[in-house]
Amino acid sequence: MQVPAGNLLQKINYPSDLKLLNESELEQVCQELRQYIIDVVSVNGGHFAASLGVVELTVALQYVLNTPYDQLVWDVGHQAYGHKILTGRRDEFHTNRIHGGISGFPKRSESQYDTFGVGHSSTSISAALGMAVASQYKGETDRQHVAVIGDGAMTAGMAFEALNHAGIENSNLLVILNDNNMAIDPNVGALKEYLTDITTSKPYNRFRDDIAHVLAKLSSIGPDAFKVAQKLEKSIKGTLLKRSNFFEALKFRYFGPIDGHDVNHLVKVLKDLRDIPGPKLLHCITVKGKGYALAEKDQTKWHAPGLFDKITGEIKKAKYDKPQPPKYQDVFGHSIIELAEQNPKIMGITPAMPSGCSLNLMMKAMPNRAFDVGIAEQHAVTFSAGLATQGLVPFCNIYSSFMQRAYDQVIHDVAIQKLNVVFCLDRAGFAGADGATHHGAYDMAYMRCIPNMVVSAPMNEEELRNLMFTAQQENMGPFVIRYPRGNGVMVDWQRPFKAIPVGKGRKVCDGDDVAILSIGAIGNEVVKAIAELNAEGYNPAHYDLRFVKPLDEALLHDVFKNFNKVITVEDGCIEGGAGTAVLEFMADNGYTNIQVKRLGIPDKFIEHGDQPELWADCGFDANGIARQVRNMAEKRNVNNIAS
Ligand SMILES: Cc1ncc(C[n+]2csc(CCOP(=O)(O)OP(=O)(O)O)c2C)c(N)n1
Repeated sequence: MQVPAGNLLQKINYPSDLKLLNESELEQVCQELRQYIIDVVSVNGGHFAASLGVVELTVALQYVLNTPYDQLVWDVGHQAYGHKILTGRRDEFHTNRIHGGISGFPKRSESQYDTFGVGHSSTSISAALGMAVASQYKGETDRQHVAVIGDGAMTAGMAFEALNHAGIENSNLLVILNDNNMAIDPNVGALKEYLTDITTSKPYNRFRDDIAHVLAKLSSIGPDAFKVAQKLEKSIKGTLLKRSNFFEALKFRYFGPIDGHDVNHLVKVLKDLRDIPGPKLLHCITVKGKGYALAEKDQTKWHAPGLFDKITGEIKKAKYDKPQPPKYQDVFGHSIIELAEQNPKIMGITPAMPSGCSLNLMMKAMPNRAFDVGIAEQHAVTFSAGLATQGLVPFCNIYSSFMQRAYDQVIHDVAIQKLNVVFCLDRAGFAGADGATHHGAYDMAYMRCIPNMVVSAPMNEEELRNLMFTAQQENMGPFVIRYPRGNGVMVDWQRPFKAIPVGKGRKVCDGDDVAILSIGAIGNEVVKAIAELNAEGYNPAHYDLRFVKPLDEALLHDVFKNFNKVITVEDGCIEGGAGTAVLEFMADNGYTNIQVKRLGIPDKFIEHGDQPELWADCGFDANGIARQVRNMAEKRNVNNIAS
């Protein structure tokens, strides 16, 4: 649904229109931009609080920089709605994250103002540094390169790696640290505490605003004056802060902290920084959810609240007469507590997604046994490995697509040492509106090729619980359990735990002519397809593989001896996935003359949309599966079945 923009915002199609305004009008632009984000996101959904927090920063940056020539990189990109609206996408913004609409994240193919595709965090400094070094190499000395990174994203190893490198490249890079003290949940770690200390250092703060201005003025006089000023600046900062500055130790020039909601002051500072060469960091203090009181108060809830009534703040939830199946993440969250109560060795680990994966329940119930380690997937895996060396059983919960970050740690630190780490991969399969960067498409392929690894996927809540129970038993070694975003299928899910033999699948229903082998929760689409097909006289059999590794060889022998038409169904990439594992089994065991069709995610990046829309696009929703069965099967006469 399109909503009208305010008087000034209406006229801003591109940053060039914004630059025509007086500085005195910028506050109104900010107000209108904030209101527009509230108006559209309330009826359309999406990330909310983060974009509200950077409205002033967005306007000031576009006012001062000469984008797209100057390169502006947003970290993660969930906060870039204002950027999208000011850079040619105001009237399309109501299609944000909707199937076929614009992406919820900056994307190079969408706009020349989106300098770098994002979605995963902590890439902005590396990318902007690459751009800055390229400009330097090409002699484009007037070009600005700016990375805007949150204090949450700054906790990742990759951000530190980039700072470490940038400090020795004398290129034109400005890092803006958008410090709101929050990730999705409250930010964690020693860096956060350090930032709070600087922010509250009174003697330093009295002086800080003038530093950039004086330096900029002196640098315009000449290099000698600039050098003298630099020395002076360093010693004053050191004295006033009473400690060395972390960023300055990495050879960045540190400015701030400044109020990230004072647009006119931001404009002044950004203009000054434009004239100061080398790597610089501007520390901005902002409030996540700024301008929408409820969001300011409960920032985690309003990170991505779904649809809401913008006047009352009521978040719209579908209402049902009957109890509904739980979210898989909540089954994980409750079950790990139950298991941990029985097994004192169990620990919980999440890299910055406690409410996203529901480990927040355990963090509350057992604070000494559950850890949010920051946006640090690699560390989360190796930290888990360390715990496992001491006989503990860590459940390391990482979204499937974020786990890609920690692949070497999985192999080198866990699998080679056969450590008992349980990897719970949430958001496996299509993540939905977040799109290509977030889909958990590859985990089965990238995990099943690792020796010592068990790779499993539950078809429902009970299987998820039982796989968790199985995985925490003695000497299980590395054990992957992948499950999707969203709700399961069982209302009555909290059943007693039962061990599942590793590598054992199950027959869901008997049939003839065609066998369907599914893995994981997408098997429920097979169930729906079969209900439809049975009524038409088709009678396929259905098997739930449960394990991609080790495969249930007895089950597969049984299938290939009895069926010569087989369909595999998975919500993961076809290349290298579960269907491929089945083909390898066939080839290795000399099964020939069997027709196999693999359904799954094809060899291309799938954009955003609801899960069912994307399943349908890829041909493995219930309709697609039924279509495939009809293509392959012989139809039996419905009357014969009835008689
Ligand atoms: C590699 C990776 N891990 C986890 C996430 C999920 N995630 C999205 S935004 C976010 C918090 C970012 O915090 P911050 O950078 O401070 O930005 P803010 O939302 O506070 O503006 C997290 C953890 C991600 N996008 N990428």
